[in-house]
Order: sequence, then C-alpha cells, then structure tokens
Amino acid sequence: MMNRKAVSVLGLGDMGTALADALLAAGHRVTVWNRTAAKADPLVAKGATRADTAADAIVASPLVVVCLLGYDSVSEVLGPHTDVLAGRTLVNLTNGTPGQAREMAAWAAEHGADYLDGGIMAVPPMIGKPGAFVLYSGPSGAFEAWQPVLDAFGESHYLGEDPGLAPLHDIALLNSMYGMFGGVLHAFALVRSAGGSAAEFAPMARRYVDTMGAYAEVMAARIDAGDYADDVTSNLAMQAAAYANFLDTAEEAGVSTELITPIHSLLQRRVADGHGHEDTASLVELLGK
Ligand code: FVH
Repeated sequence: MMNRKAVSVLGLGDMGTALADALLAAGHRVTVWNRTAAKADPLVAKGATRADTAADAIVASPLVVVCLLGYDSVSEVLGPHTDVLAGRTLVNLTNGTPGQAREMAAWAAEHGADYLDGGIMAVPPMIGKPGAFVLYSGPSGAFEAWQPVLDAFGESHYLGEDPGLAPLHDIALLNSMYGMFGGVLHAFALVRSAGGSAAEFAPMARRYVDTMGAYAEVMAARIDAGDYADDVTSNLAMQAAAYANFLDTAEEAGVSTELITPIHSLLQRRVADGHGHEDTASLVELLGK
C-alpha cells in the first residue's frame, strides 16, 4: 500500500461519499464534512474522522477535495475560511464552467492555496473501479504531487495549467453523452409508439451506437485537417434528404421531434451553403470555432 496521506473531503452527496470511500479503501486518513452531518455516519463507521465544521475539515489535511452541488455552494462553504487555506491544495470536483474554475483558482491563489479543477467522468458506483477517469487542470506541480492519491478515484488525466481546461473537457464529454442519450430516448419513444419493448430494442441500439461511436475519430481527423470533401461515403445532401423522413416518421408516430429537429436545421443550412458533397464532420463549421 502507498504512503497514507491526510485528505479531507467536503461534500458527502452521492459523489463525495464515493470519493471518500475510495480514499478510505486506498488506506488514507480521511476527514469528512457535510452540511447535513448525518451523511458522514457510514463513512465514520468505516474509519473516517468527522469534522464538525468546514474549517475543521480544511485544517485537518494538506489536500482538500471539494465535491458540492455547484460553485455557489463551494463559495458558500469555502468563502468564510480564507484564513486556513494557505499552503493547502484544493481539488474542486464540483461541476462548473471554465470561467468559474478560473475565478476560483485566482481566489485560491490570493489566499495562498494551490487549486486544481477536476471533471469526474464516472458515476458514483464506478469510482475507484476500472473505467472511471477524472480530468484535472491547474498547476502541474500540485497535480504531480497529489496524483498518487487522486488515482484512488480512477485514472487521472492532466490537461494543462489553465484551470478552465478540465471543466471545458468535462462539459464537452457530457455534451457527447447527452447527445447520445437524446438520440436513444427518441429511438425508444419511436419503438414504444409501435407497441415495442425498450428492453428488446436496447441491445440493437447499443450495438449501433457503439459501432458508430468509432466514427468520432474519423470526424476528428477531418475537422483538424479542415477537409470534409475527401473520400466521402455519406454526403450531407443525402443525409438531409433522409433526415426529413426522420421528422415525418416521428410525426406519423405521434412522437415529439424536439430532440431531433436541431440536426435537421444544421444539415439543411450546410447543404444550402453549397456543402452538400461534404461529410458529416463539416457541420462543426456551423457551430463556431
Ligand atoms: N453523481 C453523478 O453522477 C455525477 C458524476 C459526475 C460529477 N457530478 C458532479 O459532482 C458534484 C456532486 O454531485 P453529487 O452526485 O454528489 O450530488 P448530490 O448527491 O446532490 O450532493 C450534493 C452535495 O452538495 C451539498 N450542498 C448543496 N448545496 C450546498 C450548500 N449551499 N452548502 C453546503 N453544501 C451544499 C449537499 O449537502 P447536503 O444537502 O447533503 O447537506 C451534498 O453534499 C456535482 O457538481 C455534480 O454535477 C456528479
């Protein structure tokens, strides 16, 4: 087992509890604090130390992991305790925007703390198990010093010094997920409209989504090269024509088109702009740099 370190976890919702659990399982000395104190009970039973106040939790460890609902709650919890931050590393795994992360990093620096922002690419039951990964950005020295501890949560990926990079990539990946979920939910609604079973359809949906997911790398190469016209097998004009059938099918089935309409608009605009011979990746040009 690695060296035991003192680590504090502020926030014991579903995710904070999983993080604290993983630190305990890795053998660290874990201090926990939560606004609703009773949520610490199961962790205390496993060996964590309960802090009565957020300030006590911060003082207890050089590494302070924060996982709260949003940045407002982080400011509310940490804001009154600027006098105890100096010399510590704050790792904020709360979901937020790149701008919020940069602002929080500047605030932490003013008070003498290192600040790493993080994006957890896993749900709570995955923490500490294969498949979980966590994105980090902020000072490389702080990341390198604490990576052996942070690895308890899942594979650690360091993205660079700009604290906004982890939330930017976190939100980009979450957008990919919600796009995929949106398509799958629409598909379930279509199948259900014909009396079909979601459970019977799911393996087919999974197979198709897994296979087509590999196309992300082909699109990435086209986007980085800015070349959307070479070796095209599924051109946009063809897709725009087929996509009209997707909307008609939904309407015939009495299924809402709200999850699928935006792609149709993008296809039509790109074709109208003279790019009908290009590949799907070219739609990125309509979304901004
Ligand atoms: N759970 C998930 O699937 C995702 C996976 C990816 C990362 N997210 C982000 O993690 C943050 C925490 O999420 P969570 O799942 O732990 O959320 P909850 O179970 O709802 O717990 C929320 C905790 O925040 C505390 N809290 C809320 N407001 C305040 C406040 N004003 N002052 C102090 N604490 C506050 C709350 O305390 P309590 O209600 O138990 O007293 C919980 O500890 C989040 O950013 C996700 O986007 C999770």
